[in-house]
Amino acid sequence: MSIKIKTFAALSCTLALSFGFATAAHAADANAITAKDAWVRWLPNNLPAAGYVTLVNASDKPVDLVDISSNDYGDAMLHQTVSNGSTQKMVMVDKLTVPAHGQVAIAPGGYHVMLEDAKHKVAPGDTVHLTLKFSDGETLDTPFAVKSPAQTK
Ligand SMILES: [Cu+2]
Repeated sequence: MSIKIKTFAALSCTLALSFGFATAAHAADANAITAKDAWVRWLPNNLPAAGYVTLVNASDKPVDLVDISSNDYGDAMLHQTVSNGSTQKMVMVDKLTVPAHGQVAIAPGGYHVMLEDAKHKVAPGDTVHLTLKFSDGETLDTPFAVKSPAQTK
């Protein structure tokens, strides 16, 4: 019984690798989206960090950002800060559309990528990587420069 389980695990792993290569090959063809000005506002004491980036769409079709993941954080989610009179709250965002021949900024006061549960020590001066997935099948492995709150004022 334990041998069967091991075989199944090995097979799943092979399938996952194949899928990864297929995605990478497709991304090389598409390349509609580029990321610029990617940085993370770091906070001390393991508080959640916020990722910011501008996405540029060179194609003639709108492309949606549909998923974010990271090897550096257990949780990476797109949030929007919404003002409600004098209070502000964060809401989850399922997708963010990058307009054709346009760009969208994930920037302070609007959108942010909430980064929680760092998998290792992250400090200002480091570079972390976020994997951005898009509706056209494109995947961007994007380096983000980690900055302290003082560096961003
Ligand atoms: Cu948030």
